[in-house]
Amino acid sequence: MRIDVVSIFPDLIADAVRYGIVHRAVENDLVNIAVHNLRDYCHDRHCQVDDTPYGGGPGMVMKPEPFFEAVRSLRADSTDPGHVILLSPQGQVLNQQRARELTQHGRLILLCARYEGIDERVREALADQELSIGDYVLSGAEFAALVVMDAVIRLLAGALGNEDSTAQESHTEGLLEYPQYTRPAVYEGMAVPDLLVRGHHEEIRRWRRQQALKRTLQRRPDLLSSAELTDEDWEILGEL
Ligand code: 9D3
Repeated sequence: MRIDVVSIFPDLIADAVRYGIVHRAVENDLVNIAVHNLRDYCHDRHCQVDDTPYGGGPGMVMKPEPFFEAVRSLRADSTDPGHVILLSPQGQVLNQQRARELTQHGRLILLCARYEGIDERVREALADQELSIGDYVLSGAEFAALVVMDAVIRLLAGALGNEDSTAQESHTEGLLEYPQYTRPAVYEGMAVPDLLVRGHHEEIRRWRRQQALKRTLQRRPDLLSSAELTDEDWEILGEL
């Protein structure tokens, strides 16, 4: 996959992708990330990327031309026109299903806005999709773009370098995690559950499933409706 990011803070994006799984995916050529400075696509002498809003009111609005120019220019160097995503608080909210869908594109073009907003024509005529990362206010779209990239890139085949944990993940997808422990068996009077220390595999498997279901029921009951539940799960939920 190729990901182009357009932002007025390109270094923020470029620095953040140099860590962990995302970095490894880049090194292994699973993803090619290219970051572009929006200011390279302005065409006035002052390189203005924002302007006062028509109709008045507070704040500045990001101008349309630099975004259109940037996408036009990026499209010239590949046959894949890419799927253009505008990161915006007004977008569909990112979730695991949407992240999975995004892995199907050969190329993503992420547009980051700052300031109060962006000229509506970018949204209408340039973006194929508008994505938010949740209901809280950020100062700009860069961190949202990084969140989208992280969620998508880790899904790209092999990016984890650990097929076992991907398989495990699909099994528990949609549920919260069960409690985990490592040594020491007792730390400052707090003991690891006996059953885990004893190591009876079938007992442990059922306990973990029960814990995951219990936790999800208590903390995020909304997740249960979309989780894939087995007959055993329903039996466990009945006991809870
Ligand atoms: C006066 C500003 N706003 C009213 C509350 C609108 C606004 C515009 C732009 C608020 C924040 C931003 C900057 N945020 C993003 O660009 C953004 C975002 C977010 O703030 N929350 C969750 N997801 C996203 S994706 C992009």
